[in-house]
Amino acid sequence: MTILDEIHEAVLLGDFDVAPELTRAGLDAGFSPQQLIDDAMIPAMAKAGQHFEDEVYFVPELLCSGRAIKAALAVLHPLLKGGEAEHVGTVVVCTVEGDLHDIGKGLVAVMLEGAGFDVIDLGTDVAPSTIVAAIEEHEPELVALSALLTTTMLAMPRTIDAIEAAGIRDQVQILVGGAPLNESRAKEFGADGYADNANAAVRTALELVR
Ligand code: B1M
Repeated sequence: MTILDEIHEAVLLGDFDVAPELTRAGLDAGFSPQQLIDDAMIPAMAKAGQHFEDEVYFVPELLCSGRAIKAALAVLHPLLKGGEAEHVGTVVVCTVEGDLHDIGKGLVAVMLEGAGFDVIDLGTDVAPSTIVAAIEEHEPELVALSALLTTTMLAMPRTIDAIEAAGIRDQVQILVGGAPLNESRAKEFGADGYADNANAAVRTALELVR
């Protein structure tokens, strides 16, 4: 079994004590943070999701896998944040109303920070009115919204409507992402940009603010 297989297994089995240790071992073995994320951690979460659909896993198992990937990602966070990147702007990040999934959002947030953004992370299940208030308070160039459920992604157009109703739509660029989204849904929702993974989110965010 390779170290990538071992990390995959630890995340899939929700072994949150072992997953960070194996992640450190993976780095020591010369794998980059991105390789550990893309080739071990994300496929393990996808498999946990498949097990959930197949009724092999239930919510407690998903929670343990979620805890394991978060513990593993915490080892990588300082590396993903990088050094002193040039300041490129401020971004308000959150998972939209009704949605508790925060792993992908957290990854996007840490990578935006690494690219030079000041990140205001509002957390999960964030109401449109809270996002409007955060824009008024922090005056970000960018708002980054994540949704993982086909039901909760509908909070995105509601959020964009609320930003418009507050008269501040022209002050911010809006980037959306998350598993149920795609380019055409993002357009339909009124977003300025869409990204299907954290790397693409950084690329698109930089394009939007420049
Ligand atoms: Co949930 N869940 N879950 N879950 N869960 C999914 C999303 C699901 C696909 C599982 C399945 O059925 N196969 C399914 C959604 C079905 C649908 O709507 N079509 C589902 C369901 C049904 C549910 C519940 C309703 C289950 C229940 O209670 N009956 C419930 C809902 C709770 C709620 O939010 N109100 C629920 C709960 C949970 C847990 C709490 C147990 C746990 C979350 C723990 C946590 O986040 N702290 C959980 C988990 C772990 C998952 C899966 C297995 C993994 C999600 C994940 O973290 N992936 C997921 C199945 C799956 O994704 N295959 C599933 C790893 C992460 C790095 O990827 O979040 O996709 P992801 O982020 C990616 C991209 O999407 C993108 O970049 C990231 C990195 O590349 N991205 C962005 C994300 N946000 C972005 C924003 C951007 C740009 C890119 O710009 C702003």
